[in-house]
Amino acid sequence: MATVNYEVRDGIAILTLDNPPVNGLGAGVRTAFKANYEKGAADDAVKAIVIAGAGRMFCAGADIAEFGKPAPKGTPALQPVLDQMEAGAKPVVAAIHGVALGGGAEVALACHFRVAQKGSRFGLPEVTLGIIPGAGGTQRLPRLIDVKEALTIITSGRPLSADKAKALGAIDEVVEDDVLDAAIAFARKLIADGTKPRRCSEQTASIEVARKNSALFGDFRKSMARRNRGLEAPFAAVDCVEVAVNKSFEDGLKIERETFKKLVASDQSKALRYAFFIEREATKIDGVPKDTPAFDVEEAGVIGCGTMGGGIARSLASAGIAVTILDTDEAALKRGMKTIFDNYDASVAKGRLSKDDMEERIGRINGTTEMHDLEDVDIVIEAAFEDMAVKKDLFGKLDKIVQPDAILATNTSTLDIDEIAAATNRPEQVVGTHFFSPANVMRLMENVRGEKSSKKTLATVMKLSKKMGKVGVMVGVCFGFVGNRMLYAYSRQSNFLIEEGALPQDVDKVIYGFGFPMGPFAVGDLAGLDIGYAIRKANPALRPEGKRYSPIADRLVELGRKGQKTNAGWYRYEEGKRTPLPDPVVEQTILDVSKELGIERRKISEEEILQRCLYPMINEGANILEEGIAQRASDIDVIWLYGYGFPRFRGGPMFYADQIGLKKIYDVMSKLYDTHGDWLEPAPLLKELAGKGKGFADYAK
Ligand code: HSC
Repeated sequence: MATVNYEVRDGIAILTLDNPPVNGLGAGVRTAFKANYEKGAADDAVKAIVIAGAGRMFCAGADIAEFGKPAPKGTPALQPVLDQMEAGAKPVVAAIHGVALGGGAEVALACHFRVAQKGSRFGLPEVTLGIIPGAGGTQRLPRLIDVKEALTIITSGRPLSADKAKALGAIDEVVEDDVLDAAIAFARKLIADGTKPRRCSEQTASIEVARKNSALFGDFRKSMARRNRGLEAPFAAVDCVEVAVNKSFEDGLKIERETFKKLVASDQSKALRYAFFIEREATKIDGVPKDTPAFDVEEAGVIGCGTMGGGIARSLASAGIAVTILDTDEAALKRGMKTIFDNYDASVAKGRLSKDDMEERIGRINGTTEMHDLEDVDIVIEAAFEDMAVKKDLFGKLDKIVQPDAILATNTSTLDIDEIAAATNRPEQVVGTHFFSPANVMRLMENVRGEKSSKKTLATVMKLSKKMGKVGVMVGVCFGFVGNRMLYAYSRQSNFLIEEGALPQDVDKVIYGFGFPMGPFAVGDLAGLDIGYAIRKANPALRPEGKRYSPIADRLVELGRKGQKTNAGWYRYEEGKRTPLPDPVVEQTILDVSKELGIERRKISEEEILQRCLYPMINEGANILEEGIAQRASDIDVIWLYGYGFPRFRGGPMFYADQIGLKKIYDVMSKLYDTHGDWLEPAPLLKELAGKGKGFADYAK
């Protein structure tokens, strides 16, 4: 049961938050916290109080699932409970282990002193949920530490290590040993020394410094603008910190509370909270119970030392896994290994990785041209050439060489996993692990379950995703799986739009404005137009007979325009720069194609661009859902958030569709279908749900 345990040890009351799994500050905890704090405060035998957390951590903050729902009658809000504790006469010490996040960090800030275990983390991640700290965090932290550092912590949402927090002054002591014992010892010393409570709300040094720096907030807002494009909460947080600097603590708390309430009711916060939960929901796979035995991957083989293979190898090595990377072509192996090392050097030069860490990781990666060197690995991840005959041959050979318990995984983005599995005698140990480029950066792993993949295989690759710090989503077999299948629907329409009257920059502007990091044409140039070209040539499914097909992209490639790498694609690029510049050559190619196809170009509105790009993608999502390729609509959203840069504050395509209402999506799709035909036929599931007034979230197969 959610509670706070109370115990007195030799004049020190210990309040232990006890609400597994993360000691969330739900209604029950707040009620017990208040009661037990008051008990300790009223007991003359108690001279100091320690606040600790049971289990794995101190506290991960408010119970996010409670947001947007009325609190049970009579339960106290967190902020007044913390104000009461801070104002109290007896010193209170926080004993932090694991994490103190959000409301958990605010509990710690309302304590008078903070002791933390080495390795624990302290932070205010509220902005990642579309809200701001609502229990005094925006007012206490800037009074405790340098205001600019406080702004960075609050607006980035990134937790700090205990050591870093101590260096900034947010933590008083970091200990290697048991943190509760250390906090009790700390409290004893306070009692012995007669040290009075040190309240954050009464500190003035840092805000006085900030008051003298008239450019501080303006400069900070400018510096964060690009990174936080489209987001409300980080800017609201800056406003609250500015209030902390310029107004009284009480006024600040009031403004913080009002801001929190406004934000928690916003569409952005709803979408971001949804995004938090669906990532965890995606780990629950039909037919694969949580207790399914899965093995821990310690050694992996990677086949193919190109961009993808190299990125996968780096991700594995970063997770502490020994990697043998195979490329049968000696020169390709050398080139690939050099790229891996160069990329590591670049990470060190940018300060993203220490030299020691780099050396440790490099030490885990071995290159080979001999398949026999893969004999003992736990998993092989194949990232070779995208050709069924090549893959079947490879899997047949691997099956004979690699130890019998090992999993054979393929990074294919288009091919049928079941056909690849059939080339082996262990189809139950064959699975898809579809990474996204650059694989060492992008967090999505679209794991593909074959018809015969065993539960253990599926559980193991999901466990591996987690170990690699990736977000694994399990999907079924179909052409393009979930992400790319929807992507084709999206890029197809963006190509038709430019045939009909828009230009690449018009489409990209709308998509960027919606919140994607780039529009489809700029992405194409980044990825390389020759890649899509090769996929289209190799896959008749992408240009079926009798269906509309835009030849513009192919024409550009045939003109030698392969994207950024040739300084020319959908845009032109100045040497060494990445800014896309509209190019008259491209415009002429587009106009020529429109003319050849007999299309009379027209003015296309921004609304039409957005709907034409997004609604067909959502429509394809409906088909994917009905076919059971994705287990739930929210899995599709996870894929788009982590693999394709769909703006997180919009929740993902399926959530976005539910917010708009499926009836509207269906009506627009029907109209588009009437006008443009073929590719735009409304999905039966979309029609059905729209007719019933339901959303994708209501759909369960
Ligand atoms: C907040 O604190 C607002 C405050 O400012 C207070 C505001 C007061 C209001 C004032 C009004 C005026 N809530 O991630 P895992 C679940 S906002 C509910 O797999 P790990 C999670 O869904 C909060 N549930 O574990 C999962 O459930 P499942 C700010 C939460 O070890 C299970 O716990 N805090 C939850 O990989 C295990 O989670 C944050 O944003 C929560 N707060 O990672 C921290 N946290 O098993 C969010 C977790 O049913 N949490 N759950 O799927 C995390 O970052 C990670 O969970 C940890 C643990 C790093 C804590």
